[in-house]
Amino acid sequence: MKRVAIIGAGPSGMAQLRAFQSAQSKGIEIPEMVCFEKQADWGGQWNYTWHTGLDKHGEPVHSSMYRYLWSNGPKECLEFADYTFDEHFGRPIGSYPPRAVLWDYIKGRVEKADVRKYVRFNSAVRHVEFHPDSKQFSVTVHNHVTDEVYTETFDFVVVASGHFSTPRIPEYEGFGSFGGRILHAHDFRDALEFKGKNVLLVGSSYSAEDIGSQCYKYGAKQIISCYRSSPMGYHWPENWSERPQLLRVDQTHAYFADGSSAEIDAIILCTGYLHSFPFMSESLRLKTDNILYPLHLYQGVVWEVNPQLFYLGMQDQWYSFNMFDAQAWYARDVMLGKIALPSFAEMQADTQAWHEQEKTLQDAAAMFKFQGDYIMRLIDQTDYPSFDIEAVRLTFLQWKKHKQENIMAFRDNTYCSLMTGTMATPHHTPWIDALDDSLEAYLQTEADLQQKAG
Ligand code: FAD
Ligand code: NA7
Repeated sequence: MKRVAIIGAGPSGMAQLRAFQSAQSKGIEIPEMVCFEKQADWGGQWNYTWHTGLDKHGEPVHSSMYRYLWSNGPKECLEFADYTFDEHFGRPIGSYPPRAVLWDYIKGRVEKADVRKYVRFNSAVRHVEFHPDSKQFSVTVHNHVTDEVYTETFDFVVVASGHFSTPRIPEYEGFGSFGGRILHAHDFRDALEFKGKNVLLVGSSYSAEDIGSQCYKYGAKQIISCYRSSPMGYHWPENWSERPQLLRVDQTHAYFADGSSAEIDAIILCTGYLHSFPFMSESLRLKTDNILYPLHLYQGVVWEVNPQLFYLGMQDQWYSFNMFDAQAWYARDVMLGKIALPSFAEMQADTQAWHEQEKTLQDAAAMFKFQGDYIMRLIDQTDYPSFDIEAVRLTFLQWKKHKQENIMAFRDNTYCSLMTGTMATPHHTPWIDALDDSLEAYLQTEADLQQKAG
C-alpha cells in the first residue's frame, strides 16, 4: 500500500484528509495517510493561542491570529461545497463570523468525516528528503509527547504548513533605540493592550487594515498607518490617519516621507510573511513571494520537478477554504493516478503562462476572476461539487463596495449562500459594538437576548 505524509492539519491539510476520505467512501482504495501536526489540535491559523514566540515545546508559535478576529471577507466566499454553513449551524447566521465560529465550522466537516484518527498531534516535521533510488521520501518527525525523533518512509508528501506564520521584519532607522514596543502582526494578540495609545502600523494590506480596526474598536487614542506602495484609501475614522512611507523613528516620534512626524507609543509591523519551509531539503523547497500564481507548482499544486510532492494553499488568498478543497481534490486524483500529468516542459510552460497572466491584472476585480478561473479549472477535473464561481466573484465585488462605503461597518452586511441559496441573517449586534467574540456570544438568538434582558 502507498503512503502519503500530510504536513500540517490546518484548513489545507484537513481538506486533503477529507478529499481522500471522500474517495474512500465511494469505494476507491486510498493510500495510508499520516498527517503530522506540530500543535496539540487542528485548525491551523484558526486554532488560537495566547502564546507568542515559542510554544511549550520550544517550537515557533504558528498562529498569527488574535483575539477579536472576525472573518475579513464574507463567509459565503469561503463556504465548502460539500459541507455548508446551513448543515453545520442548522440555521442562518451572519456573514462575517468571528474566528471561533469559523473554527467550529471547519472542524465540523472533518469530525463528520471521522479523519482525526489520521493525525499525529504534537508532531513537528523536521526534515523531508527524496531518495531517487527507492523513489520515496524519508520524513523525520519530532514527537513532543515522547520526545522522540523518528523517520518514516512515504511515497507522496503534501506540504500544507501554511505561509502566514514566519514574519517579514523590516528594519527602520532608530528602531534600536525607540522607547516603546515594536512587534510584528504575527505577535499581536489583544487590542486592549493599545487602549489609550498612539499606534503606528507599518503596511497597507489586510493585517494593517484589520489590526488598526481592532485598535480603533478597543479604544486606541490615535492610529497612524503608513504605506510603501499605495494607501489602503478607505474612509478612516477621525483619529486614524494614513501617511506615506516611514523613514525613521527616534525615541518618541516617527518621521514620514511627506515631512510629517507624530508621537507614537507602539509600532506594529504589518509587513507580511515569508514562505518558510526549513524542514524541506533544498531541492524540494518552494521559494516564492505572496502571489496568486507561484512558479514551480503545476496547477498551483504539483511540484513540477518531482510530482510525488504537492504544496497546498501557497497562493495569496482571496479565496481560501474552497480553494484548498479544489487543490486537495486535484492532488488526491494525481496521487490516485486518475489524473495524468503532462511532461515537465509542458507543466513548466503552463505555470509560466498563468504566472505571466497574473502580472497583467490591474485591480482586485481582475484578481477575483483570475483566482476564480484557477479554482474552476481544478474543480472541472475532479468530483468536487461544482458551484457558481461567477456568483462568488459578484459577492467579492459587493464586499469591496461595502468596505469602500464604511470600513467600520462592512461586517454588518449580509450575503446569500452560493451553495444553498440561504440569505445570511444580520448579526444581533453591530460589529463595532460587539466586544465579545466568543462562539457562545455570536450564536445567541434574539430570543436568548430578550430572555437575558428581562
Ligand atoms: P495554516 O492555517 O497556517 O495551517 C498550517 C498548519 O501546519 C498549522 O496547524 C501548523 O501548526 C502546521 N505546521 C506548520 N509547520 C509544521 C511542521 N513543521 N510540522 C507539523 N506541522 C506543521 N482566511 C480567510 O479565509 N478568512 C479570514 O478572515 C482570514 N483571516 C486571517 C487572519 C490572519 C491573521 C491570518 C494570518 C490568516 C488569515 N486567513 C484568513 C488566511 C488563513 O491563512 C487561511 O484561512 C488558512 O488558515 C490557511 O490554511 P493552511 O492549512 O494552508 O495553513
Ligand atoms: P500582505 O498581504 O502580504 O501585505 C504585506 C504588506 O506589508 C503590504 O502592504 C506591503 O507593502 C507591506 N510591506 C512589506 N514589506 C514592507 C516594508 N519593508 N516596509 C513597508 N511596508 C512593507 O500581508 P498581511 O499580513 O497584510 O496579510 C496576510 C494574510 O493575513 C492575509 O491573507 C489575511 O487574510 C491575513 P507593498 O504593497 O508590498 O508595498
